[in-house]
Amino acid sequence: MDDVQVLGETGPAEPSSNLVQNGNFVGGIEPWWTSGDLSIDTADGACLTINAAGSNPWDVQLGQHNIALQAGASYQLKFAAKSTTPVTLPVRLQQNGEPYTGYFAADPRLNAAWTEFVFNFTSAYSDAASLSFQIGGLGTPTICFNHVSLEMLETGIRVNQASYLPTMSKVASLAHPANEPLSWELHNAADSVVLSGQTTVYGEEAASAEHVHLIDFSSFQTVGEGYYLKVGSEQSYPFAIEDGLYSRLKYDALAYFYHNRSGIAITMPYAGDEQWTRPAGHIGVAPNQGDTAVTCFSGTDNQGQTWPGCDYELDVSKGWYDAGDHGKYVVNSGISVWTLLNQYERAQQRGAESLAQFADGSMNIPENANGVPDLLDEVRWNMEFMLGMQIPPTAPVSKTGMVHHKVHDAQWTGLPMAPHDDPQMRYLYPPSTAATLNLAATAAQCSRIWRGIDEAFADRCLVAAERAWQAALAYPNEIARDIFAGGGGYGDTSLNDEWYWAAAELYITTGSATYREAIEESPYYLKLDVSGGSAMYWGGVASLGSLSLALVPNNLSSADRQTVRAAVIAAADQFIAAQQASGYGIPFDPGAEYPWGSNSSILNNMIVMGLAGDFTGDASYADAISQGMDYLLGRNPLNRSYISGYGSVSLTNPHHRFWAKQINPEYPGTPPGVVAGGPNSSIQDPYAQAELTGCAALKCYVDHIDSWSTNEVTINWNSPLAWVAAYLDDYATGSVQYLPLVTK
Ligand code: 9MR
Ligand code: 9MR
Repeated sequence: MDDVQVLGETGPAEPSSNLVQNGNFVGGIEPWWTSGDLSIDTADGACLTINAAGSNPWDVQLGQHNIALQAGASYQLKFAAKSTTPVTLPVRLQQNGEPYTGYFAADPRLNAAWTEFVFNFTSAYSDAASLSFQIGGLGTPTICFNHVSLEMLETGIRVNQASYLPTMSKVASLAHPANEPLSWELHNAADSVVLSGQTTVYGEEAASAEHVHLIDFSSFQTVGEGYYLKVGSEQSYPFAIEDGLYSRLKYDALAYFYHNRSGIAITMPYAGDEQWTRPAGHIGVAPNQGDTAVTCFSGTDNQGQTWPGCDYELDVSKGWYDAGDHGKYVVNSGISVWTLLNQYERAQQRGAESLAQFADGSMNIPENANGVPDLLDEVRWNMEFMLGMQIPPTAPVSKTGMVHHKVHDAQWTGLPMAPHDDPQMRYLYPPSTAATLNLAATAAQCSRIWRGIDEAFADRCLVAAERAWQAALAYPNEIARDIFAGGGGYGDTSLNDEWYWAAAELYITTGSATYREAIEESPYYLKLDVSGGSAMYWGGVASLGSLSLALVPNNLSSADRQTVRAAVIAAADQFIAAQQASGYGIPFDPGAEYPWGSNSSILNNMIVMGLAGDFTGDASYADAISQGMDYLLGRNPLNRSYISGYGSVSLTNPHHRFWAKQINPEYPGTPPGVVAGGPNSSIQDPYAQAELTGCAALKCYVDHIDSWSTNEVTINWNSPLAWVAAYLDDYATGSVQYLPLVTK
């Protein structure tokens, strides 16, 4: 069991499922502790020079507390060590306090060369254990440690690592080659068996290239923590059964937007923790070169075409940074704003009790005592940026009313980089018909929602929306393409869907015949296009129009509204059929290839399922959504939660320029409630290509900051997470409601 190998200069990167923190001793030893008389040097691992030997092994120690061990689970402990004089090193995993029950012990021999030690063991105990290297009584050598990791060994049992809702389906997947059903047991935290049964054999799961079984323990409804499943010697990560998960997640998911605000200092108490505070980014303070007076890009694009620039500057401050980068893109802003406002409009339809969850004072943001619902305050921060991207009527230019596609750095900045440290020139990139229609749609939505809350803002939004619509008619062929350095492309060549979405929102808000004609002429009229398996994404937005027409009272006839609702329900049923055909309960079937941001495709489909639940009053849609969340929270082939802070092994190292602790410990880690883009079969970034070549679709993911094509985080992925979490919270708290058809 003791396998030894000699390491070179650089050891392995820290595994993200490591139960030991800071196993590479980056930036000091915290949260490790020491005892005894020693000096510490962390230039290369942790080197401890013992000044006074002591007599017992535990008189001098390097240790770490709070290591969550699970009885019955198997682990691998690894570390590298060396000593200036040969010594025998007591390594102990034990109870933190009397009687120091031992959970694992080894006594390897150290010498002057770095050696890696690997130990496998099965824990007989569940405890928050202490790991300690006991170096007392060994004389006064210098002993060094590095690359310390403790990982639970591969288990084929994949569960929602956070919690299952008590009254909903509870299904786990098991990757196992057996062709016959296997026995499973559900254990509670006291290690007693509370339920047992037989798996059903699902068979080959194409997207993961695995042979899968299903474990259904839905009948067990007792609230508690620390449950786990066992099949033979394999054991799952622990999980809870409780109602509160989504009450927390809905606000954590919304907090993403505050954290990523541009143009305002992120401060306590709103930041949740000191580590996430930072000065305002891009308010025209050096070294920033934006965003209060930004002019148009001039120069040559990637294809050699020259752009003349423009003779005006716009104030495009505020807004949310798109993602791991500091670009702000109107097109991606569009779907993100729509999703959060749709969440609000759904609550409006459900009534006062639902609206209360987003009321003033409900969220931890600076505007939470201004008399306006906090969800709207958050969205307004970005809406104002979008309005700022519209070419004003007074500008001495053509294309007034058109909207710039994006504002971003002239060149990609490196990582890490806090927004206020960004030294790059920022430019407006050419206006596009797509961005203009995105503003028309969301500003129309804005106008009806702020009506009665802030008349001036509602008016401003309506004027902007109608100006945008007119400008798009005047310039229908301004196509955005991915040709500029320094920012995401968000290129889109087919705009029928944007036209339909904008017309639908304008029609709902104004009731005007112009927009009625536009939607009636559209190929998307009253339909939901789910070709490719997904309902919508930033470049495919027709469904947004139909979902608004189905949800929000408007002048369509009852029959037409029934038609569009039937389309929503049919699409939802298609996603549920995909879910039932999946070995991991995924309500999204893109075929063999999983797209960039696949987790958001799943979440967006669940919005459609949620609205189908509202229109039918049928709670089975919520149950299906709950199972879809199980996939994101750990019931997946990688056995990990894609949502930070939720689950034993969860998103830790997103591609984000500020949450960059993985590459520099002076930067913060990731706040809870952030969803990663997830499996992406095309693995476009070099890190993923090196790690994942040949991956099965559902395994094309790596939790590393360099993997921008699988592990980035963005506004358009966290917004459906917030929507879905709030939806499930309604059901978890028993608020099932049928939304009857209302006509104006
Ligand atoms: O960081 C960028 C990320 O936000 C984008 O999604 C991605 C794809 O457009 O490209 C960026 O990643 C760049 C990285 O930060 C720096 N090296 C070049 C990468 C690709 O352009
Ligand atoms: O989400 C976008 C995805 O659909 C595209 O395939 C990809 C490449 O163009 O870009 C993604 O968007 C990124 C944007 O270009 C820059 N900021 C980060 C976004 C998420 O990775």
